[in-house]
Amino acid sequence: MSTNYLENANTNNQHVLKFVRETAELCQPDQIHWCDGSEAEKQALTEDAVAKGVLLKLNQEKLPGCYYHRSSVNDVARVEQLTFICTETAEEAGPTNNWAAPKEMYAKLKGLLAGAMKGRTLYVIPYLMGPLGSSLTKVGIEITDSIYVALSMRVMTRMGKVAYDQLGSGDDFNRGIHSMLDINPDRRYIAHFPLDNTIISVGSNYGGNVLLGKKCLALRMGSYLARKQGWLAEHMLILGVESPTGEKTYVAAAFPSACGKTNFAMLVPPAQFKGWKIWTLGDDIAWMKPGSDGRLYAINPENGYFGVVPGTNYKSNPNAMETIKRDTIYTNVALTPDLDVWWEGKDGEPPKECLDWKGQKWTPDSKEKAAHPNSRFAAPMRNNPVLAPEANDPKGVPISAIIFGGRRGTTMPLIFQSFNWGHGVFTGATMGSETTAAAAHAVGEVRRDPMAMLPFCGYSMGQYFQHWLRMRKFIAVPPSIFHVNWFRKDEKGNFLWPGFGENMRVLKWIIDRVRGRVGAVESPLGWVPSVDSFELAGLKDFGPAEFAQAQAINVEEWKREALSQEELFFKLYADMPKELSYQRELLISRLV
Ligand code: OXD
Ligand code: MN
Repeated sequence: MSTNYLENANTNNQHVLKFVRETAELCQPDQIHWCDGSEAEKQALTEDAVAKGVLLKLNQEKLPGCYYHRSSVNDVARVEQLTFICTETAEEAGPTNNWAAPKEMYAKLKGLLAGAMKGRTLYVIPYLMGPLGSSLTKVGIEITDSIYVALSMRVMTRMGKVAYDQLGSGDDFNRGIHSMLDINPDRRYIAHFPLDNTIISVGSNYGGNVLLGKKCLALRMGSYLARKQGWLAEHMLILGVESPTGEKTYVAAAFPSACGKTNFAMLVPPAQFKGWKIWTLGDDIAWMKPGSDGRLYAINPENGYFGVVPGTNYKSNPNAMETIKRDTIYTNVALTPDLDVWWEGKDGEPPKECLDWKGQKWTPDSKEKAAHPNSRFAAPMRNNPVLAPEANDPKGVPISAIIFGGRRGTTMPLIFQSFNWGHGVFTGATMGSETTAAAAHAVGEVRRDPMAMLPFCGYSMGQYFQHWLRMRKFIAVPPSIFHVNWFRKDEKGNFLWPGFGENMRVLKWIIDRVRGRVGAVESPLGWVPSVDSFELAGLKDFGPAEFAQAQAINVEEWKREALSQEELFFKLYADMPKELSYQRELLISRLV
C-alpha cells in the first residue's frame, strides 16, 4: 500500500493519528481499516471473516446473527506465565506478577512486531470501557491484525465513533497493539506498560489475551490507575436485587474465573421467591468509586459477555441461553452437521455425531470432550432479558454488599459476613479456589486468589490490599462484605448446596442483613445466619441438618486453612499491611 497510512483515517485526533502511523510503520500492514462501529461495517467485516475462513456462518434459522470460530489448539486460554507488568522496578509489579524492564520488553516486542502485519489488514479499534459520559469511563485504541478481534471488540465494548466523541482532541487513551504473529507460544507475550498506559499483546488470538479492553485494560491497567486515582477496578459481577415492593439493592461479587460469575449475575429466583427479580449490571468487571453521598458507586465497563460455554443450560443459566441465541460469536464449541453448536452440559441429548472444537469427528463414545472446557461465547449485553437499564447509566449504582467466593470442596461454609471493612479485606485477601480451565495450568489445585485478582492486579498485591484498606476513609457508607462457597462437598464427594437459582436464598439473607432486617450469630469467621433466618422452604432434600452441614466450621480444617494462608503472607511480606496480619492473629485467636 502507499505509505500514507492515514489516508482513510476517520478521526482528526493528532495523538491517535501519530499512534496509528508509528505502529503501521513498524508493522507494515497491507492496508488499514479504521473501525467506525456501524452496522454496515459489521456486515462487511463479518462477510470478509467468513470468506477468509476465520468465522463460519452458523444455522441462521436457529441462531440468527451467530458465527463460529475455532482457535489454534495451542491458544485456548489466558497465559499467566507469559503475562508481564512492565513497571520501572520489579517491586512495583510485586511478587505475584511477572515483571520485565520496560525498555527490554519494548525492544523485544518491537523486534517481533517489525513487519509482522505484511500481507495483513491493520484494524484501528476505538472503544470505550464504560458508558458514554461516565467519570469512570476510559477510552482505548486497539490496533490489531485480527478480524476476529475487531468483530469481538464490537461485541464486548462500546466501539466506534462514540470513543472519538468521548476522547475529543486529548491524548488520554490506552494504546493497545495486538498482532497474532504466527500464533506460536514461543513468541507469545501479553505486556502491560502502566507508565505509558500501553498494552502490547503478541502471538495469541485468545480473547482474554487479545480483547485488550477486558483483562488488560479494565483490570491490570485499571487497577494501577485506580490506586493512583482513588477508585477500585475489580474482577466482580454487579447485580441488582429487586424485592416484591420494588426496592432495589445492588451487589458486587468476586469469584475466580470459571466459578459461575455469569450464572450468578443472571440468576433466576426459585418459585417461592415470587416478586423477587435479579437484574444484571455486569458479569465480570466492576469499576467502583466513592460518590458524593459517601456510598460506593459501580459501573460495568463492558458491553458484552465473554462467558464459558460448557455447563450453560436452561437450568444453570436460562438468561444466558436466551442471550446467546442471537448475534453471538462462539469459539471452540462443537459443531453439528446442521451448523448448530453443542457443548457438554447443553440441554437435550448429545448429537449422534459432530465436529469437536479441533474440527475432528466426534461421537458420544469419543473419549475427548467435544467442546473445549474453556470454549466461550461473546454476546452483546443488550440480548440479556434481565439486563438492568442502569447498566448504561454513567452514574453507576450504589453498592450495598460485596461478596467474595471461591470453589472450595471443604472448609468454607456456604455463607458468612465479615465483621467490618478491614475484616472483609482480610477475607477477600485470603480467598482461595480450586483452579479451573480458564487459564493454562493444572485443574483442581487450591490456590490463593486474593479477591479473584491474582492474575489481574497490575501492581504489587500487598499494596493493592493497602489501597483497599485506605479506601475505607473515602467511603462513609461502606458496603458490607460477605463470603460464599457454593461448592462444598460431603464425604462422598456430592455437592452439599444445590446452587444456581437457589443461591437466591443466600442473596436474600445478604439483602436482609444490609437492610438491617435480620439478626445474625457470631462465629469465629464472622456473622452467620441462624437456621430460622435462612429461607429453606421449598428446597428439596435440604433441611436444617443439611444447612448445618453446609455451614459447619471445622476447627481442624480452619487451623490448616490459617496455616496455609501463611504462604501468601510470606510471599507478600514486603508490602503486606500489618492490619491483615492482625486480622489473621484475631482469626487464629477465635479458633483456639
Ligand atoms: C474471564 C476470566 O475470561 O476470568 O473472564 O478468565
Ligand atoms: Mn473473568
